[in-house]
Amino acid sequence: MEKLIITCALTGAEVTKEDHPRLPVTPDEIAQAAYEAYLAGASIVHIHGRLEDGTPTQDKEVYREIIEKIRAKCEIIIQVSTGGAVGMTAEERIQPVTLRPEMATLTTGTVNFGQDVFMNTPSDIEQFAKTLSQYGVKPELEIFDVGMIHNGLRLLKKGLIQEPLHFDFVMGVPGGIPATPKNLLHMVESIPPNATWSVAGVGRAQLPMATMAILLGGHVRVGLEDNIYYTKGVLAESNAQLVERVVRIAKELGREVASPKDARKILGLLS
Ligand code: KMH
Ligand code: ZN
Repeated sequence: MEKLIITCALTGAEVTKEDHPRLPVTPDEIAQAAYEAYLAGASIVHIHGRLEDGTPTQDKEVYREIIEKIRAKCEIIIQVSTGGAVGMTAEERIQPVTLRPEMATLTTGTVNFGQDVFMNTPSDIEQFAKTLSQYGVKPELEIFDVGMIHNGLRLLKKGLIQEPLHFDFVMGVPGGIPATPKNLLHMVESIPPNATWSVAGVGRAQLPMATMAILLGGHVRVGLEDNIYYTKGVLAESNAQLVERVVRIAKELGREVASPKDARKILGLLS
């Protein structure tokens, strides 16, 4: 089986310091959390920008500072969010892609998101795909429900994204696909055989979905963006602690963990 790529989603746009006092928010905190996740075994960090007061931002200069600070510490693959926060405009959301990070997310459909709507119109999705391609940034297709896989495949047919595709199944968002083993299997069976995939289980689904992905030959995303708890009612100490647990489980199950160099090879990031 391919080595296991672990992505750490460090901050997100929804969790606050009130929810988790050690949530990394400033560029220095995010860079330090990325470094600790890298030392723990993550090969990709998924990042979101925040202003000083914790408000989500897609401001290019905030992302520039975060990226420079992470790059000064380690060679982890940096994946910027183009999802940002619910309610942001497409123009705001796309900004960090122009910094030419190695990867960026690309959500291929609209989904209810708790009481909100995470809006991704067909024309915005196509424009995002074009911009990623223009800046040489590999998309990670963020799949919140099954139809989004097929929207992604339509982008491929139109020549707006290139193979090999990489999917991330975000499972357990209220409004999106529930995080069940059966649903995960269905999603895995719905993507092309040469595509890679990871799963991001939300909340208490993080650990079981990660374990399933390790067994099935997929990859794993963990981190405070998706889940702030280590066990029921007990906050995780850090992003790194969530990565460390996945590394331990992978080792027990005989799956080797990918370095960033391995991950670049697996994802086709090396030209
Ligand atoms: N914050 C969510 C509305 C992404 O990063 O691309 C969207 C999100 C997905 O987090
Ligand atoms: Zn995100």
